[in-house]
Amino acid sequence: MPTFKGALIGCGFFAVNQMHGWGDAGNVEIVAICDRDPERLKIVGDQFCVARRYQDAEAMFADGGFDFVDIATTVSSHRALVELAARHKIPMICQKPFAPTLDDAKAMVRSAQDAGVPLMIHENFRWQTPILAVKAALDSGEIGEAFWGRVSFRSGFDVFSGQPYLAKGKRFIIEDLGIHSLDIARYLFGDASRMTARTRRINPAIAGEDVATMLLDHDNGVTSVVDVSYASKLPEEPFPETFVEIDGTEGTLRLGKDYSFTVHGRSGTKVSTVAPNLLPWASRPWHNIQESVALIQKHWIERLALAQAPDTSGDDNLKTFALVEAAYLSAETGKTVDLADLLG
Ligand code: NAD
Ligand code: 89V
Repeated sequence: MPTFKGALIGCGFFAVNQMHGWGDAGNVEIVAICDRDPERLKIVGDQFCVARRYQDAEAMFADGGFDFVDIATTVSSHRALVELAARHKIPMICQKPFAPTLDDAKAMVRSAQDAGVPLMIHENFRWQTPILAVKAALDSGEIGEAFWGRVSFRSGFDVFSGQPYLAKGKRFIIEDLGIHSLDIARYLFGDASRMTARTRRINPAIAGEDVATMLLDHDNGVTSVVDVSYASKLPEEPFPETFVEIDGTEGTLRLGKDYSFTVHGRSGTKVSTVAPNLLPWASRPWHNIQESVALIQKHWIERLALAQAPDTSGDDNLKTFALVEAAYLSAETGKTVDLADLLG
């Protein structure tokens, strides 16, 4: 495979993982970085020995010299930066959440399509080793046809110390974390047509909701529950583990604490551990997420080399993002939301 030159915009809290992931890819060189904060630019530039540094993304694109751009800024800047990359016809990865609104996200997909360049949303949770194990077991047919599922993330972890902006937004857990869980539900059970949701804010020190319970009707008849909480004080903190339960016509599958995995199906009961690898640059408890960053970035490069769309393309991620919008709408109105009304 050829070597791909990349540029990174946004050198904050999470981008460090992305820089390590690019280092692991082997055939990627990050040749330029950009952050409007000079301090972050220096920290990341020095750590990863990147000489070309910009405080202005327009200036970086004007100088060019890279094959793709990795947008790792927070959501409010995503649309402008995606449209900037599209104007320069540069393939792009954009961090989740896709955009502030579904209309913005649709416009971003259109701009990449019109420019004829791929757009991938960095939706990495489906690339976690335990989630890949669940998907493989489900696809093997061991538990027959799934008819019910649950994707659950309940924690009391202090996410605000590393990401203080999460405490300030009107929207919190569905937009930031539930978006991953909803994408996992789509990955496992297929697209959903209806959403019913309820939210709560338990932590009085934050602006948005920190608990959400969502009920999804999937097109293939599966009913799933996606529940997320940052207000759950458990005896053992599971952050950032996602638990999964699936009932099928021939058995059941359970992904639980410490990556314990039980598949009870056609050939009996198999108990295993599907723990992520602790990469040399990773640290617990984030290693599960960190490994998935390296895996999604590898996927991006493989698809770029083949000129094929990535699995979590902008077009695909519109359906995950629509579930986020539907959940907020349902929680606000108390009604079930039809996804067709949002996606058109
Ligand atoms: P952060 O605030 O720590 O970093 C964002 C950086 O972008 C800041 O340094 C800021 O100065 C810079 N920036 C913002 N707008 C810019 C612009 N227009 N031009 C240049 N620089 C700009 O945020 P973070 O916690 O690193 O989160 C970044 C994104 O990553 C968010 O969208 C967040 O949801 C996402 N995230 C994803 C995961 C995951 O597992 N996929 C985990 C954590 C965060
Ligand atoms: O994955 C994320 O988007 C992070 C966290 C796990 C803290 O919610 O923001």
